Order: sequence, then structure tokens, then C-alpha cells
Amino acid sequence: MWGLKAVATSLLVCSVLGARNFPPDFKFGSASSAYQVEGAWNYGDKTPSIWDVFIKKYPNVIIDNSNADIACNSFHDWERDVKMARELGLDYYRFSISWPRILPTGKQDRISEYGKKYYNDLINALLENGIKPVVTMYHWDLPQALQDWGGWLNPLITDWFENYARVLYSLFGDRVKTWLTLNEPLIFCELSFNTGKHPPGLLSAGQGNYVCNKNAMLAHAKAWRVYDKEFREKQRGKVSLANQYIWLEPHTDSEIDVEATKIARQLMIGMYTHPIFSKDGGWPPVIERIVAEKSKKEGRFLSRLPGFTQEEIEVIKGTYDFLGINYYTARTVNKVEDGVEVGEWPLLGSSDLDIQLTTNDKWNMTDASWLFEHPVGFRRLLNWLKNEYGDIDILITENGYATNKTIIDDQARVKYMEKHLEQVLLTINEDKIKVIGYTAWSMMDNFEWCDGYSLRFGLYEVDFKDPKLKHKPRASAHYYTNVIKHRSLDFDDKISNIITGEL
Ligand code: PNW
Repeated sequence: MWGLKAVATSLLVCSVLGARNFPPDFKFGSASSAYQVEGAWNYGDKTPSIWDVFIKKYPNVIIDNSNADIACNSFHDWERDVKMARELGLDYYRFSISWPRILPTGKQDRISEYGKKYYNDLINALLENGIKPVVTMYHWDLPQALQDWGGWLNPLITDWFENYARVLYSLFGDRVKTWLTLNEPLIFCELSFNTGKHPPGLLSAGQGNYVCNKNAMLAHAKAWRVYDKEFREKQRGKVSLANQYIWLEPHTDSEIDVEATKIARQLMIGMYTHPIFSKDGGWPPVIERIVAEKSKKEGRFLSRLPGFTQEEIEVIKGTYDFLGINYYTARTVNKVEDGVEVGEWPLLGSSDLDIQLTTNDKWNMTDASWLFEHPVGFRRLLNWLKNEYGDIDILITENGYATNKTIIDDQARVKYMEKHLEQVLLTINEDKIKVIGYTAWSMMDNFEWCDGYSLRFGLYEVDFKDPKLKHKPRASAHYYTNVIKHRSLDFDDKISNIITGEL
């Protein structure tokens, strides 16, 4: 009797365990971005980015009055970063290229030898250690030289970006096979123009964000097309973008909230996805209609949302080889009366839709004021994307957890990762969605934009008070190393001693 029970139990355990294994070709990575880790802000011929200029002009916008002049010193200490990636056992490392470090004028008239050498060294060292580079071309650090020409509000940026992309493919495309054009255009357009919290700090709510949105879609598309026409045959890589998706659910069961949520998803997700990934291309029609109606009511001659020409729709449509997704959090949607103040966060033209975005009491709050945990929302989001745009290979380009303390035994981060990876597995196994990889944000603590060094996302802790910036692996680094090693969420839970932390 007991024997049978034991067999039954172990069979059950095995099948449950089996369900928590990743497919053999699933890839694991971790990420950073140039501005957040490199430092060396004015080394050699590098010119300032909009973040350098913004922080120097308004130091108080950063919570702890810090800056990223040194950050993690990755520009000088890239060997340590490669060591960390190797210790973790990563299949790939996602990092970004600083546009003003490679092209000091922002335009292709001069390529910096310093910039070229730095990224060549990093890419070569990663490859020598069996780690693939996944490279983001733009992670928010626009050359100030281009901001002086209007930055993301000038349609010429689509040409500047195309030319920059061409330079990157020619310099590094022989070794880099996965490219992300833009990181989170939704966030940089919204925070730069709808709230004015990010540089250039130009508040143009309800207009600048939409112009930026349009230019970002075209810039991405042109960069993809350059690859397709001039490089794909020889280099055989893949190009997409990394979109930030905040999953939305109705605040109540009311028909009104349910309907409002469907529309809000088209604003929050569709505006940066529909033009590229849908069959018809262009803006999500419902948003185009609502903003046009609102604009008319305001007495405007034209909609605040600039339209696409048919030619532009065609240029943008289909410019992807996979879809990059950054997922952290979710919100609930409730409809408010026309004209009611909806507050600033969480942003995103909420006033155009007359909705308020709040949260569900059941979702754990984290130390980041915007980050509420809703792992099931991750799976729902992936299913929503499949329903809207069909079967597309999906690379999770970011997912991570913040603490406001320097805590080594970061069990809350471990749990967050496990819960989100579990949803990824369910999506692959049950929903048959092709998720090809997962990227933990971030490999190490770094400069967290307006939160400075007060919020920590790292698998490795960084002591920013130490001139040597000592790094130490957290419990989450050990956990992730085990997940990668076993390609499973089930493993003997002893803390592995693979990681020495001697960096
Ligand atoms: C991302 N949200 O930003 C960025 O890509 C990283 O540079 C950043 O360090 C990281 O996430 C953590 O903040 C986000 O509102 C901005 O849900 C906003 C949201 C999520 C991520």
C-alpha cells in the first residue's frame, strides 16, 4: 500500500517537475543599458547625451541627487561585466550602444575610434566566453546634438536613426545576430513629452507623445528595412524592438470598465505594436477615432494624433523578425466622466480615454512605486498579443524586481522571478506560444534613471560608495544560475557555489 502511494507520489512529482522544465532551445539572458552602466560620460570624443545635459541642468530631478558620470564604470571595466555574465551562465547578454559614443555628432559623418574599440572589445570577449550579444541600438541616451535639432519631435530623426543603424550593422553585424532597435518607445515618448519627467523635459501632453510615437515607429521600420535590404543576406541576424507592456484589467466587472479596458489596451499596447505587427498596419483604429473626436471637441482643425500616409503604413508594417517584450507590472482600468482629471501616473493619454489606471489590492507592492506584482498578467498579455497579431516568436527582453535596500538575501526577487518564469512556462506548454528566451533585468545594480541609485534591480549588488564598485552576487544570482544550469525551475535547492563573487 505504502509502496504504491510512494510510486504514485513520485510519478506525480515527476510530471509536475517535468512541467517546470524549459524547452532545450530556450535561452536565458540578463540585461543592462549604456547610460545606466557605462559611466565615462565625456571620455575621448564622446559628446553628451540628453541625460547628461538634463541631469547637469536639473540635478534635483534625480531622487538622490546622483548622476551617471561613473555609474558601474562598465566602459573601463567591461571585463568584470563579462565575468559576471559567465558566472551566471548566461546564454546571452543584452546591452545597449550609446549613440553619442559611436557617433559624436549624432550623424554618420564621424565614427568614434574609442566607441568602436569599446563595443568591439565587449562583443569579442562575450563571444570568447560563449555568450551571445543581444544589442539595443537606442536605450534613451539620444545625442544632445540631435536634441538641438528637435530630437524625437523632428521627422528627420527617422533618417538619423536609419543611418546610425547602418553604421552599427556594418561595424558589429558580423558578430551581433540579435538587434533591438528601440527600447520602450512607449516609455520614452510618454515620460519625455506627456509628463516631462525625462529629458528633454518638454511638456507637450497629448501632442508631443503622439508625434514621438509616430517618429519612433518610422525610425524602427527604417532601421529594420536597412538590415533587410543591405545586411540580412550576409549577416543572417534578426531585428525587432523591445516594447514595454503594462497589462490592463478592468477595475470592476461592469460592462463599462470591461469595454474601457479593451480600448485602453489598444492605447497602452496597440500604439506601439499595431503599426508593426498587425495585418493592416497603422494606428489602432479605435484610438485614431477617439483622439480625432476629442481634438474636434477641443476646437482643433486636425487631430492631435498625426496620421500615417498609406506609404508610411506600408513602410512600417511587417518590420519584425520576432517581438521583444519588457514586462514588469499591471494596472486596472476604470472609466471616469469626460474631463475628470485622471492624474499623471500611469500616464499614457489616460485623459484621451477618460480612464483612470489603478491597481488591484491583491497585487503585491514592491519598493518601486510603480511596480505591483501580477505574474498571471504576464501570461494573459502574451495570449492577448497572440490573439491580436498571431504567432510571433517572443523574446522576453526584460523582467525584474526592485528593492530600495542593498539586500543580499533577496528572496522577494527570487520569488518574483520564479513566479514570472512559471507563467512563461505555462504560456509555452499550455498556450503553445513560442517564447524563445527570458532576460532578467538587471545583471547588476545601476543608475535607475530618476530614482538614481536608490532603487536596486541587480542580480549582483554594487557598492556605489566603494571606489572599486565592489560587486556581490545576491541570492537571486545564485537562483538564476541554477535555473540556467538545470534549465528548469525544479532543482535541488542548495545554494550553488558556482558563483564566487570575486569580481
Ligand atoms: C525599464 N513601467 O523601464 C527600462 O528599460 C530600464 O532601463 C529600467 O531600468 C527598468 O525598466 C526598471 O525600471 C521601465 O511603468 C519603465 O511599467 C516603466 C515601466 C517599466 C519599466
